[in-house]
Amino acid sequence: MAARRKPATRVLDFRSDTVTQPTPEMRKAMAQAEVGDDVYGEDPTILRLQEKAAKLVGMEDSLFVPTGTMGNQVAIWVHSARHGSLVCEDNCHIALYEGGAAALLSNVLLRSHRSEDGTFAPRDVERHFPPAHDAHFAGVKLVAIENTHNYTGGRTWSVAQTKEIRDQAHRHGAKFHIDGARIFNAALAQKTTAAKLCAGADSVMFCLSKGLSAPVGSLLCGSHEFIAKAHAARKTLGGGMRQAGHLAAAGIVALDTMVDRLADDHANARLLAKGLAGIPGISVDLPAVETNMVMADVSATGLTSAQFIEKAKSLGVLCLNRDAGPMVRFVTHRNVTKADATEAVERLRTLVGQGRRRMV
Ligand code: TLP
Repeated sequence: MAARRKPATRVLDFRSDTVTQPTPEMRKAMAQAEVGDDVYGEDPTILRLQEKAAKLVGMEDSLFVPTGTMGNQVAIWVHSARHGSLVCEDNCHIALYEGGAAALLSNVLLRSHRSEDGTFAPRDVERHFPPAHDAHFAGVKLVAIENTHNYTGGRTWSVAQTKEIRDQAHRHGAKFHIDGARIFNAALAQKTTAAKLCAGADSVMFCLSKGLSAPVGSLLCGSHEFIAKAHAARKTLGGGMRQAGHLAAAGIVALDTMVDRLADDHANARLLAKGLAGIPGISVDLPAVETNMVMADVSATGLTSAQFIEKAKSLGVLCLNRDAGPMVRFVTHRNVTKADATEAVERLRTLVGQGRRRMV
């Protein structure tokens, strides 16, 4: 009799929602897309995507960009005119994860406020707005918020909180940008619409390539005047993509079919969070699980976050740490199911010496 083969362990990838694969409908739309040269504004599929995207966030116009990072950086470039300062949260993507691009490309000084949940109130940043006409200071050109806030585990800003900061920025003559890479997750959690969360902002960037499952692309949205400048800045930064309608076609399918299903990701994140919190040595702040991310503190397992991640990997569970601290991030998305969330908890239970498998 042939020896029974051990079934291969399916890898459960919770590193990020960026790992999502395009749907069959996206692949078909990409193959069939009608395209043109977008640097001349002649790609009909991109034009259709841009129109749809702008409407969804309540803006006049939008621009298809290759990445969320480029969307943010084009916004900073245009709003700052490449000098002055930018007020933001200390661990926001712009400050932490964009390779220092705001300083490198736009020469702006970042003035930030450290916050536990990624949000801040006017009083927290008021000191960053210097007196007008005083040459000592770099005047604030832009205030940026991130909704949902990645580093803190997908925490959200409400419409009211957003409005307060937007009004503060405008009062001081600064522009207001929203890094809304996951703005539809935020809208769902806040039981509102993306358009309401973005009301009155001077620009918003959102990503197609995260929970919405498109392979590539983000949209930078704003007024006609802002987008005309952004179009030029995108070209300067090397983001003029020619026949990228093939990519935009997947983005259209993403906006048409993938927004409402983000609710499944949120439910799976809650399930995963509860399961992880039940493992000795792992703690999760459950009320902080608002969207599709779970931040787990693994310090009481006796492992560093890097050691925990390596061991989890050997069990076929992929996750990430955000720095050398004790927090490990799990992100739910379309390619990990409810059953996968339960399975991941079972596997990780063995990691701390409990349950059905032992670590070697
Ligand atoms: N976030 C990625 C990593 O870069 C950390 C992730 O896995 O979460 N804004 C926010 C809030 C983001 O989370 C990201 C990507 C971006 C901007 C940048 O988007 P891309 O990766 O398209 O440049």
